[in-house]
Amino acid sequence: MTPHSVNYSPSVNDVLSMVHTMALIREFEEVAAQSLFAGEVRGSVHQYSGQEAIATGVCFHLNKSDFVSSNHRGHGHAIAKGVSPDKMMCELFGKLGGTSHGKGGSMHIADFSCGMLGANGVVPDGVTIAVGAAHAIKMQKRSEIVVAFFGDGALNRGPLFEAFNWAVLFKLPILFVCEDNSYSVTLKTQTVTGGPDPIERVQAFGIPCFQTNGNDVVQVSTCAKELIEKVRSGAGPQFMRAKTYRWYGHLAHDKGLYRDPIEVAKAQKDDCIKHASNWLESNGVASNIISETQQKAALVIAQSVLVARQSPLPSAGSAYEDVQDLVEQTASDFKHDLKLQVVE
Ligand SMILES: Cc1ncc(C[n+]2csc(CCOP(=O)(O)OP(=O)(O)O)c2C)c(N)n1
Repeated sequence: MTPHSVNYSPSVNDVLSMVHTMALIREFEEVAAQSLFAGEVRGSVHQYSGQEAIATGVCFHLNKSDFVSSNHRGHGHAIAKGVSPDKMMCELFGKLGGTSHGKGGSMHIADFSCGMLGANGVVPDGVTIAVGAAHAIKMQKRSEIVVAFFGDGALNRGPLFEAFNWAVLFKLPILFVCEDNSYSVTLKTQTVTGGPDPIERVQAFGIPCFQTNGNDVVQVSTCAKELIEKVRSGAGPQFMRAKTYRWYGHLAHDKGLYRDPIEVAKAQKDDCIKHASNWLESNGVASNIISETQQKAALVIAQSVLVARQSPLPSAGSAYEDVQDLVEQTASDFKHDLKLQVVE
């Protein structure tokens, strides 16, 4: 289903701005992978390349005070929500200037100052956190909304259904965005999914479901605009499935040999930045303006690498700073509560 009462379509300036965001994300992912191979970044890097239109088209309609949560493939969501590429690159490099002072890394980028609740390596725990945030907003009678980004692989995980149930029950201000790139690590998601179409599982909760072309930022942003307005107006949770394709392996070190190269090449031709450039040209924008926009984005990312290289490492003594130090306290409180229960 696509939204019916669409009376919005993005302007030329909107799409140009979205090209800039998509180019920032694409360049960030290229540079992040190169830096990983060069040994400057440790750990893993899950590139969002090919899927840029989804984070960009959705976040374009969010306010700074709104929230997003993300999964392991989270760089694009963070950039689209306004997290500084300098801080993100520092985080990947494990440097003090990072969003978590270099202690989180690629899969744990969070920046509450611009509503980025965090990337999350556990499938689909970013979604349950997003539902918690939406519940807090509702209890506090605030006006923000939450968007939870996750992959099609998450549709086979139980906690997602608990999240859907809770969101419906309390009519929470949340938009669920499923980025359907057809793969869960090395598997075609379809081959490990029972039933005709997992979207029926979502519909079973009574959540309105909408589908869009995740490689076309004009379509994504048009659909997102409508769904975000619904959520903002108190209509309760909405669900968007955006069909797309991840260009590279599951993570940068994965060569993706389980995929047919013809399938990959075909998908890469269906490039979201190309789509948007074609749209702009057919709406009168000169090609040099579009390429200048992309070059400006590349400069921002090149600069972020210089910043990351210059940023100091966190000191060894800071290892226990910013760590939740209440764990022990909470555990002993819990034991105390148990004792009381037993006595009673
Ligand atoms: C609870 C849990 N089980 C397994 C994994 C290993 N794992 C990492 S990503 C992934 C699949 C992700 O597929 P999808 O959600 O479609 O996202 P994509 O990688 O395609 O963007 C799995 C199974 C995990 N991170 N968490």
